[in-house]
Amino acid sequence: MSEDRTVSVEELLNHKDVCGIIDDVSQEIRERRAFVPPLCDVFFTPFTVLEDDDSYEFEIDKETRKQLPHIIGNKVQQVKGVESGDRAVIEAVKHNFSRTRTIGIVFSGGPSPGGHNVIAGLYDAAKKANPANKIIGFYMGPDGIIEGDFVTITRELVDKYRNVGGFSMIKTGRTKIDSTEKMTLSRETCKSLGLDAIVVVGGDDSNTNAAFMAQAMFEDGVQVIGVPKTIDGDIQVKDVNGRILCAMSFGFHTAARSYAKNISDLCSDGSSDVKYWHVCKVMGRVASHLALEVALQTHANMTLIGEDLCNYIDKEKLDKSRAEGTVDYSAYGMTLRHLSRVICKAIMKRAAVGKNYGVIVIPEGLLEFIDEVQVFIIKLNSIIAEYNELHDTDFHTAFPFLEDKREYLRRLVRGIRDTRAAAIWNARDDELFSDIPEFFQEGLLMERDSHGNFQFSQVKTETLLMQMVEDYLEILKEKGQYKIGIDKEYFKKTMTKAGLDPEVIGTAIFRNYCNDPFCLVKEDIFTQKTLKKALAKARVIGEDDKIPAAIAKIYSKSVPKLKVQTYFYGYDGRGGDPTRFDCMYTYNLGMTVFSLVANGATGQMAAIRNLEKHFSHWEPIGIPIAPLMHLEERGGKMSLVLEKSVVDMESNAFRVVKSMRDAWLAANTGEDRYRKPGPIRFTGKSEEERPMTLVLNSISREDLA
Ligand code: FBP
Repeated sequence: MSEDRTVSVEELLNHKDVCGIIDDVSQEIRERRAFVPPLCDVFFTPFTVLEDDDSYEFEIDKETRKQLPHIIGNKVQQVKGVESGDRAVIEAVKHNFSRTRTIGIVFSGGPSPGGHNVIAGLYDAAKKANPANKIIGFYMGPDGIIEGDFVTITRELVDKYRNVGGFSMIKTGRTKIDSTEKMTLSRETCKSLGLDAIVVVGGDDSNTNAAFMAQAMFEDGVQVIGVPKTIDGDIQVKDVNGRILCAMSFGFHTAARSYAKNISDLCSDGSSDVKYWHVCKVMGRVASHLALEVALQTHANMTLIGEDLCNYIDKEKLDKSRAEGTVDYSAYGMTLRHLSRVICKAIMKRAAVGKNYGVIVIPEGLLEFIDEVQVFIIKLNSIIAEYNELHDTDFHTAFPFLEDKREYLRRLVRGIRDTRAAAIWNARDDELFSDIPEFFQEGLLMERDSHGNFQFSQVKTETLLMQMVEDYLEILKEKGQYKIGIDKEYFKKTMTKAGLDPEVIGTAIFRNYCNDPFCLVKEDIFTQKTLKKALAKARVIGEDDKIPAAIAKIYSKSVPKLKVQTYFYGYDGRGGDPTRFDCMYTYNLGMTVFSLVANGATGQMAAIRNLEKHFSHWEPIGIPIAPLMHLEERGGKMSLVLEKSVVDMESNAFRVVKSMRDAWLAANTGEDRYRKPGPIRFTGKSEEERPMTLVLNSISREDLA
C-alpha cells in the first residue's frame, strides 16, 4: 500500500510560504506604509504663519459677494516657516499655533488616490504641534457630518493607510449639505464635538459646499478648509492674469498612469494579433484632461478630446451655405454622426496600409461637447428637476422603467398642464429622441447625481459611437471603398509562387498597383462575382473558369472585418495606489491644511503652488474659494459653483497632442508609435516625477531662451 503523501490543510496553512500568500498585506503595501514622503522646506520649521499675497487678482461674481460675505474678502495666503524674530511675537504665534484643537475631516465625492495621505499629513502635523490635538474622520462623506457619525483617527489607523489608495479608512459619499436643515444638523455636530475646523476633501462641487459651510459656520467659530481632490483634473486654479495657483487636483496622475498602463498593453495586443480595434473610454466626467494625459503617455492611434470637438466647424457645410447666401448653424459644432465619420476615416486610412487594428481613446465626458446630445441632457435635467420639485416622489421612483419615462415625455408633448416642462419638450424633441438606440435613451434619462450632474460614467458612449462606425463602414464596404491594403511585395511573391504574372493581375484588380507599397482592390470589385468579372475582362481567366486560389486568397485578405472590443477605464484608476507624485502632493497638502487651520483660515482651499515644477520649488498656500465661484445651471436652477477647468486648446499639452495626431495614427507603412509607460512603480528611477500635462504646460518662452 502506498504511503499517503498529501499535506494536510493545517500543515499547508502553517507553511511559511503559504502564510505569506494568505496574509492580506503584500510586500508592496508594507513598503508603501513605510515610505515617508519628503516635506516642503517650510514644514521643517517648528511652526508656520500665513502671509497674504495681494498680487493675485480675481473677477468676483456679484452673487458670490452677496451669498458669501464672510469669506469673499479672503486673499491668497502663503504658508511661511517661523524660526526667528521678535521673541514676544514668536511666543504669541507659537501659543496660538500649538493650542489644543479638534479637527474633523471628510471625503466627499468619488475616491481619488492620495486621500489617505491628506489625513496622514494633517494627523502628523497636528500631533507635532500638540500631541493633545484630536483628528476625527466623518464616515461615508458629508452624511457623517449631518448624522454625527465619525471615528477618532489614531496613529494605528493612519499607519495602516499611509501611501495606500482608496478612501476605505473613512469611506466617502456624494451628499451635499445644501439645505437649511442639513446645515443646522452639521452645525450641531460641530458644536457637540467641539470642533475647531472641518476639512472637506473633494472636487469642484464639494469645495463649493465647503465655501457655503465656511460662511454658515463663521459665527460658530468653526473654520472650513477645502482640499482639491478629483481624478478628473478639473480643479486647476489661475487668477485673472493666468497666474497658476493650483496646477492640478490630486489623484489625477495616478488615475491617468493606471489607464495608460492598461491602454498601452492593449496597444501591444492590437499590434500583435492585428485583428482588433480596442476602444477605451476613460473617466473624467466632463473635461478631457485624463484622455489628454493618456494620449501623451501611450501614443494611442486616436484620442478624442471633447473640448476640441465643440470647436469644430464643418467647412464643407459652411462653404455651401455661404455660396447659397444662407446661414447653416448646423455647420458649427460636432454631431455624433459626423464624429463617427471621423473615426471611420481613421480606421479606413490604417486599413489602407494593411493595419486592420488600432487603439482609440474616448473621454467619458465626450457627449458634453456634442451639441445635439447636450441639448437633450439640459432639457431632461430641467424636466426631471421640475418633476421632483412639484411632486412628492422622485422622477425615477415614479417612472422606474424606460417605457414609463418615455410615456411621461410623450404626455408632455400632448400638453399635460401642471408643468413648465411641457414648454421644454416638443414633438420634434420626442421624434429625435425616439431615433436614438434604446440603451442610449436609457442613459440620457437615468438618475442625476446628488449635485444634479448628468452621470456620464453610466452611458456607454463608446458602444454608441462604435455602433454608428460599424454601420457606416458596412455601407462603405458595400460600396467597395473600405478595403484592407495588400502589401505589394507579399502580393508579388504569392502570384509568382502560383505561376501567375503579378503585373497583369495587379493591374487588373488594384487601383494603385504601380505607385504604392500597399495595394487597394478596385472599388468595383466587392464580391467574388465582381472579382471574376474583372479577371475575365483582363483576360486572366475565361468567363467560366474558377478564380485561381492565390488570387482568391489575396482578395479575401483585402475584405475588412471590423472587430471592436470596448473598455471603460474609470473606477479601477480611482482606487489605485498613488504614484510617488500623488503621495508627496497629498502628504504636503495635509500638512498645509494644518497650517491653515492653526493660523485661523477659513473658506480657503489648501494647495501647493509650483506643482508643475520640480519638488524643490513647491510652496504650500491657501487659495480663497469664494472668488473662484460663478453662476452655473445645476438641476435646472442657476447656482454658485466653482468653475471647472476644461482642456485649454491653447495649452502646450493639447498642441503637442494635436501636432502628433497623424504620427500616432500611423496610417503609413512604418511602425506604430506606441509608448509604454509601464505600471505605477512608486519607488525607483523609472517612476516619473509629475504628470506629462504639467511638464508640457510649464514650458514657457523663457525656458527656451
Ligand atoms: P469627483 O468629481 O467626485 O472626484 O468624481 C469624479 C468621477 O470619478 C468622474 O470621473 C466620474 O464621472 C464620476 O466620478 C463617477 O461617479 P460615481 O462614483 O457616482 O459613479
